[in-house]
Amino acid sequence: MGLNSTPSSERIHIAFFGKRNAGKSSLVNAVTGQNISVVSEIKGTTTDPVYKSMELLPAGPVMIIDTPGFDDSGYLGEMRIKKAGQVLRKTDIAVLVVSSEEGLSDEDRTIKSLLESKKIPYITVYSKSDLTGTPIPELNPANEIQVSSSSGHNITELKTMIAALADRDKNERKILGDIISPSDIAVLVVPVDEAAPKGRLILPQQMVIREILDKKAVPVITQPETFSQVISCLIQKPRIVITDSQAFGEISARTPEDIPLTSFSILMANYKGVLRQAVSGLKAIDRLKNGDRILISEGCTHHRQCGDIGLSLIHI
Ligand SMILES: Nc1nc2c(ncn2[C@@H]2O[C@H](COP(=O)(O)OP(=O)(O)OP(=O)(O)O)[C@@H](O)[C@H]2O)c(=O)[nH]1
Ligand SMILES: [Mg+2]
Repeated sequence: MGLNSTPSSERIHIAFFGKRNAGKSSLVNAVTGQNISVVSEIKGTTTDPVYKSMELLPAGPVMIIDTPGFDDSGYLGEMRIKKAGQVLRKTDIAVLVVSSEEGLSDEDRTIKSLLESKKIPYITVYSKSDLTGTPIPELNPANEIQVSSSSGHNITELKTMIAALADRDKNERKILGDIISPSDIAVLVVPVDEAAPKGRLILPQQMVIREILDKKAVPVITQPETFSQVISCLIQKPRIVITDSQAFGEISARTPEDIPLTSFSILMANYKGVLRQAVSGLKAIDRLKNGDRILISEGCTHHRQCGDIGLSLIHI
């Protein structure tokens, strides 16, 4: 990854869904201006999601995803639908591609209600406008548009619509939310131990520092050993202390009662929208009885180390 590149998880994910042959891949190629997806008149051409990162101003870095058609049948069809479903889980903004010739189908309506129930903002694109004589009447200019990937009709307008939605989505997604105001001090506890990656900070730490600076507030960064020294030196009371989870107990004991304390993991869980679920999981611990079986799983790709959260839990 280059110094200036944005990690994939931080790019706004824009996925193109639709029935087979709706024109998804042609549209992805038209929007990205590149031939990244295979196009053919054979239904079911795209069998695996295709990813392409690009800049979409004013939103910035985004990830464009082409998906297999979701109206497929048979074993391979089920696999394709499953893959489209997996993409849906990481989709921030959806583009529902519907052929202008065929119009909205029951499958398209199912996808629409799924997107609405998951609160994923979406645009309905009627493709292949060059094949129909008259434009579709009464389209909602906010989230519906008719385009042609072949002639380029309305492709720039579609990009503008997607970028506007993506920009709105980006501005709504903040790791610190409204916790920090200008001139506030936030004390960040960042242990540099064997678990820390060499020569850099991990993503939640980078995101928090950047957001504090964006807010014109002041990040004060320390390791656990120097935490008390930092707290006693500060004339202005910190607005918040944010610690690495592994030092939580130690830092909690040394943080004055009137200063709120949280961890990078808690902020990240909130940012990813899973905090409520995690808290309800925690409450289940109170209901555990002797002999209950507990599954502990850590979804991380790094190799196991002593002191990993999963391993610490096993020792409880
Ligand atoms: N005339 C015309 N044909 C188009 C347009 N967009 C796509 N097509 C044609 O429609 C067919 C299907 O296009 P694809 O882009 O492969 O459709 P898809 O939705 O990706 O299909 P699957 O990968 O099979 O799910 C191809 O023959 C394209 O050439 C368009 O804007 N105008
Ligand atoms: Mg395709």
